Amino acid sequence: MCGIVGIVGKSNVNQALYDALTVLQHRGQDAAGIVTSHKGHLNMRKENGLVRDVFHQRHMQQLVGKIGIGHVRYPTAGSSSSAEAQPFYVNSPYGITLAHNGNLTNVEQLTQEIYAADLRHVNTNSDSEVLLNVFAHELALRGKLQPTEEDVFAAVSKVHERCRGGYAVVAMITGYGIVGFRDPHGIRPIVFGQRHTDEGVEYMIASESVALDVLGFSLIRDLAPGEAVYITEGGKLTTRQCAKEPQLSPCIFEQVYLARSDSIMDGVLVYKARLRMGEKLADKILRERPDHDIDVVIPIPDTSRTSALELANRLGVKFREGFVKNRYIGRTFIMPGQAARKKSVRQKLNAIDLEFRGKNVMLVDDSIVRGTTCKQIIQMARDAGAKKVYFCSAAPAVRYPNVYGIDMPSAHELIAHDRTTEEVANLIGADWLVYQDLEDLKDAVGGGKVKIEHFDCAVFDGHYVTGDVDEAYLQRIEQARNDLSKTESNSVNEIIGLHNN
Ligand code: PIN
Repeated sequence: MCGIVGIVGKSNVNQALYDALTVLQHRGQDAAGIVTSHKGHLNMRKENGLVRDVFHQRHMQQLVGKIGIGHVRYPTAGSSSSAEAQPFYVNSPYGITLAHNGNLTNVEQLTQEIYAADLRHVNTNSDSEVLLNVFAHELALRGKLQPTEEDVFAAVSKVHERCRGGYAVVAMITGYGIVGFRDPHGIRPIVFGQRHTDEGVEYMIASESVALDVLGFSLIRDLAPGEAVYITEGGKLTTRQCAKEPQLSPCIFEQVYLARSDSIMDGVLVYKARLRMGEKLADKILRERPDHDIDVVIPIPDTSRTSALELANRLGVKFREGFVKNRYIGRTFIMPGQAARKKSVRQKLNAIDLEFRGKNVMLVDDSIVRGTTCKQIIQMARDAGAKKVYFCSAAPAVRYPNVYGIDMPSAHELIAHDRTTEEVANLIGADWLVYQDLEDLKDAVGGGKVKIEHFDCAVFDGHYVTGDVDEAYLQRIEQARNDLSKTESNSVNEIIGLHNN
């Protein structure tokens, strides 16, 4: 998962891009990058690290230009090198830079095609560089010295024909404009908006509406699946449907915990969807155990708070803050002779014993992925004196890998893979475990004022909406992951505990 932004402004956009990336920081803490264009010259800064650490005064001073794009990267398998920080650049045609959120599922085939048929060289293992080269190749084939919006949209249509998977993209065509586009299933999110200044209208494209909000842009709308928006340097905005059979199937996990709750995604306020997740969970609890003996509902900070609050309301049980999270986890220094150690949950969360002692507590989290964290948290609740520890997950059991750009473990690392709810409850040490039903989750997200019929729910039901993901593909990515974890056993992010899962 990553965050992307593009701005066509009326004055320098460096500060606005920086601010937008800071707002999108929850979508990726591994690397950050900005490229701006000024009089046909590109200025770029990208490096591993948080936005605040990557950009210093001297970099910002160089990032002049009224148009630019930016990216924050989430640590995904194989992407830890700074050479793979985005945006990526290709010099022909025009000089194109691109930032991408998602994952292509036919990257092997595309890499071969790009080399053998398109005569292009890709220098990293990143599918974003592949995507950039496909787009650049298709735009070059139009053979224009000055590309028109028709050329840009035609190139996007070709990208849709050739690329499979989930992708939300911003690309800057030096000297001409910025294009944003979304895969034909609309798996990954992307929105655009505008703000009025004394010099005229400025446009922003971003992963989440919250980036627009904070910078004073108003949301125009989400890009539809398969749609592209092109904004010229002069500020002319055009949209076009570029896919043959688009069908909206957004990733439902964005609503569970990837997105910020104050974002509006595909017309749905994430906060509202999370409240409804809590309601549905409460109804399930009441169905399964009308005579439950829950004394108190306690969220595991931060994401689950919204669902937990509404769950408690609906049950008519007290809602209490039982855990305090340290927002400033430091680095773990590896001393000579010491092995790398993972930061334990204990260093990130502390329990307030008062809320646990002698009580039957219902802990709420957004999801259970590996089960390692929740197991430790359940133990903490017991250590704090809880009589019984129940646990519920605002999402259904995560049983299958994600192939559309969320860094999730492979199947055998998922605690619920091939296991029943009771087996998972035993493994994590819960007296009772309640998962959200998938139909309820879909209804919580897509059953409000704005209706959404289809979702990418692959991590819950194993159905991959792009239709090209088979057992052989899943085995290949599992193998690649295993090979990688052997060579990267000391990944910095594992040590400092930046992984959420
Ligand atoms: C919560 C993110 N959320 C917490 C991610 C942990 C599963 N984990 C998924 C729960 S927040 S595990 O965004 O940091 O607030 O029990 O499966 O290891």
